[in-house]
Amino acid sequence: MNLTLIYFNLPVWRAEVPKISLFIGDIPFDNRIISFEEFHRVRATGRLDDGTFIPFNQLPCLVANGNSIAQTGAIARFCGKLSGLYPINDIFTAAAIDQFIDLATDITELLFSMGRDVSDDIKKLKREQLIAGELGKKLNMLELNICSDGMWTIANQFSIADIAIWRLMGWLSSGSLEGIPKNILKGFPKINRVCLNVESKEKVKEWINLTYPKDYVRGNFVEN
Ligand SMILES: N[C@@H](CCC(=O)N[C@@H](CS)C(=O)NCC(=O)O)C(=O)O
Repeated sequence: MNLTLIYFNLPVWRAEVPKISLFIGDIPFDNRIISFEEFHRVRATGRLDDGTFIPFNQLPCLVANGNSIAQTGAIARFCGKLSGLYPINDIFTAAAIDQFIDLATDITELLFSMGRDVSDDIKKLKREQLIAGELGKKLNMLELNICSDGMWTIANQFSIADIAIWRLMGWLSSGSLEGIPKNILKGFPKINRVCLNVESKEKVKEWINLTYPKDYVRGNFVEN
């Protein structure tokens, strides 16, 4: 299959889930990076400069055999099915995984609920309030719903949910988001367990070495 994954030069979970899934599955794809300038044009026109169609004028976008597919969840599932990290014939496990992908979207939207164009001071203030309120609640819910036994989010099955949680939590605890402390994951042993287990996978290490800037802070996970 001919696959192109289009995103910015940033290891954000929305794009890392499909990219790492394909990489783990040894499925070749074109890792297409676009600039913010080109993205401004995408938002206005729904097309890359070369004419590639971008549904909903949003990224990430996957082009599979000429079909443009948008929406993080749809792309994650598509690539997960190709790589064996999302079930094709098990609707219960599929739904269990979906819950976590959708929760990752909820958390991401929460972090920008004050708008993207507000000042850093306002972001900082709003996010501090979020930690005491909705964000804190969502992290507690995530912790509560991760499987108690085994290595992964869903029992003993490594899936796209684990990659999503690892990368989202890495970003959240990186210290790069105004108002969110690096130790935000302290006291969440199951979240930390999943993240540390994902990061210890050889293919994930290989991907990080290949594509992440050397000084990129991937997150602050603790063994607790
Ligand atoms: N619902 C979309 C949202 C994706 C999204 O917000 N992407 C950002 C870039 S990270 C974007 O394209 N923003 C521009 C816009 O929404 O107009 C998804 O789940 O993929």
